[in-house]
Amino acid sequence: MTQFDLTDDQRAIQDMARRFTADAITPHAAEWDEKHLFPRDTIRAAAELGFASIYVSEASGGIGLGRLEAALIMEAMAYGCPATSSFISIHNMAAWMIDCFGGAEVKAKFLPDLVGMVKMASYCLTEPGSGSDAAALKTSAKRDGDHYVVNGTKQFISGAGVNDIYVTMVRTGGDGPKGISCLVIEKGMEGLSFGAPERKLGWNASPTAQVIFDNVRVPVENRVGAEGDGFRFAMAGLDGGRLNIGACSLGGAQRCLDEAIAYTKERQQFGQPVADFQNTQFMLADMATELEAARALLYLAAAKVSANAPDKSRFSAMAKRLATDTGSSVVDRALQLHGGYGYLRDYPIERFWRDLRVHSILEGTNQVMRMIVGRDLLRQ
Ligand code: FAD
Ligand code: 2MC
Repeated sequence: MTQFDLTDDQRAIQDMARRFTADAITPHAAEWDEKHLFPRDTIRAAAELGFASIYVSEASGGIGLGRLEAALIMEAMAYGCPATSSFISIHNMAAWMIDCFGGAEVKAKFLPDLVGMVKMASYCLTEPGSGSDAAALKTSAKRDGDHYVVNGTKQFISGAGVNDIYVTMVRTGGDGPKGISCLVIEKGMEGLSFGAPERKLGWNASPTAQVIFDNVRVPVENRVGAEGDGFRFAMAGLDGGRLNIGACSLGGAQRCLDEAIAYTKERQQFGQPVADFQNTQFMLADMATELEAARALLYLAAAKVSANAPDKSRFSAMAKRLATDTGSSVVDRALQLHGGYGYLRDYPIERFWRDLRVHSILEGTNQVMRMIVGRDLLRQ
């Protein structure tokens, strides 16, 4: 066994996720996309395998694995449906933030229902006026006795309306990152409402909408950690979320590469399989090589986040940037190799092309990833 191999346990987890994907995700993903169906039952079935609390500690009821295991699971599920895999990743990120940074009270209140997805969680950072500049968020939480009164709007929230729990970054203090805290806000609280579902290019199996707070009274006991620490928690959550989004791009791109190999062996033009043209072989070779390189960096970054290495955030950003850009580029070439058929819904490629496109934008745009990497390099 070398450091470059997966362990037997990691392979077993990967196999389990692949089997689940083949049985429960892949056969249905095109219909979810086409009909904009949110696959709640399938997501709950994933939770039964422990996939809703992959890196939540065992003490809190999670399965207590590392970030590489999480990446393997996300990659495997994205082979069937990147949107569904990413949805489950976001729940994991929110649950982990409560487990890692919450006090005993908030953990006891929410984690028992989150680890098995009795309740599903969203992560609410982005606002209409603050996307990349997340620390400029304006949603306010003013203390009133043993409650906060929350006002503002969160934009582009995955799971808005369908989820039960909203892990929300709010302003309890002055401007900038140090004025931000993290509150757990529950569906059904008075004053909480949701915008209309956004009409999107892809991620149709994952509902996206605004989350609107109008004088929502949130008990102080729902705060995660101390006042003023919320931005740090949000960024730490994203160190893992970005790995998972990168892994979702790898899984989706691997599927399209496999589809392109099968298709070009079958499709005949000029009296021979398209796979026999050297151009096809060179394209497939580059796709496979670039995918493996991005995968290697992502697994390394995952190991660094698990180990809490000092350069973990930089590696997470590098890996997210490379895996999502590479993933989209591989899928685009797979579409080209399918010719006109790649453009049709009869084949899965165009769905992956649409689904992966947003991975270069959300959980921090790839420009922000370069900013994180560049700043860290120059700090040294
Ligand atoms: P902007 O920040 O306005 O960026 C516009 C452009 O400017 C981009 O190209 C950007 O890279 C560039 N730019 C900005 N600043 C700089 C800079 N300093 N240097 C160079 N270029 C720069 N958010 C959540 O909180 N929770 C969710 O669950 C969630 N789910 C999402 C689901 C979907 C389908 C989508 C589309 C978004 C989701 N988001 C979510 C929001 C997502 O994280 C933001 O869209 C993203 O962070 C970018 O913010 P923005 O859209 O406001 O773009
Ligand atoms: N882990 C822990 N702490 C971190 C951190 C990390 N990864 N990154 C930053 N911090 C701390 C940092 O140390 C600093 O604290 P201190 O002053 O005590 O040292 C504080 O947070 C502020 O950091 P910066 O000074 O770097 O903050 P700035 O405002 O300059 O930029 C930036 C931060 C641009 C990196 C951040 O705003 C960002 O990541 N923007 C992108 C937003 C984003 O990713 N949104 C995703 C939404 S979720 C989504 O899309 C989904 C689909 C779920």
